[in-house]
Amino acid sequence: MHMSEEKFILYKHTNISATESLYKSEINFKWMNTRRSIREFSPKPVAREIIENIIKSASTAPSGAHKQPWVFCAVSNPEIKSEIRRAAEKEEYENYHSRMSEEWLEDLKPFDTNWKKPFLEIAPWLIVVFSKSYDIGNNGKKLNNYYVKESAGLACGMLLNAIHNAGLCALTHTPSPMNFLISILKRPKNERPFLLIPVGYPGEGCKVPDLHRKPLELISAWYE
Ligand code: IYR
Repeated sequence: MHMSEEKFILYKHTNISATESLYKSEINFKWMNTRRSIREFSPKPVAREIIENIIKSASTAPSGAHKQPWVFCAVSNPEIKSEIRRAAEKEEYENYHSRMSEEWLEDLKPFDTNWKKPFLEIAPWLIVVFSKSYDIGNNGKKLNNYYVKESAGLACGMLLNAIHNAGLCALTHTPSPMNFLISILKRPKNERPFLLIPVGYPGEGCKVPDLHRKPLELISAWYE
């Protein structure tokens, strides 16, 4: 038998009954179903330790060959937030005025979005997620990463869940193109901007569109 170089340890599984499993799965769905993306943030501060725990939670995500090809840049510095807002609005202005298709603009109507992004300055934290298309070894050698986008996407899903669990709100914002984040945050050349996520409390009277999630029949197919 092939013996792996990797040291294996016993997996510590928390066993629960089928009844508890059913109960917990339902409670978890109901809780996750209360999460909404918000666009109106409160300036109320959020302690750095909370953001640290949220980032550590995100980094529990699985990744290709366990390369963990992500970096979470946590920005609370007001000057840097303003710089990010200015650059994002410049791109978004172009998007809304010339780059987005008629269909796209029509699809966004229910969300009442536009090129103005005040939340980038108001939210106490911006978590800027970068994926690492490769790693750089000590000797400057390129080291491969695998399934980079899938891995970063998984980590961001877990990040959003951790934010919700911490009683906070977020917006998965995707200004496009977002190369300005590389220069503003002075990131190395192996990193690609993935998502820009303002995090904080909802502003007073914060409203969200009356959206409905697709029912199980439309999001699943069963082969029993
Ligand atoms: N990135 C633009 C447009 C936008 C695109 C999608 I897809 C959205 O769900 C919402 C907005 C913006 O942030 O305004």
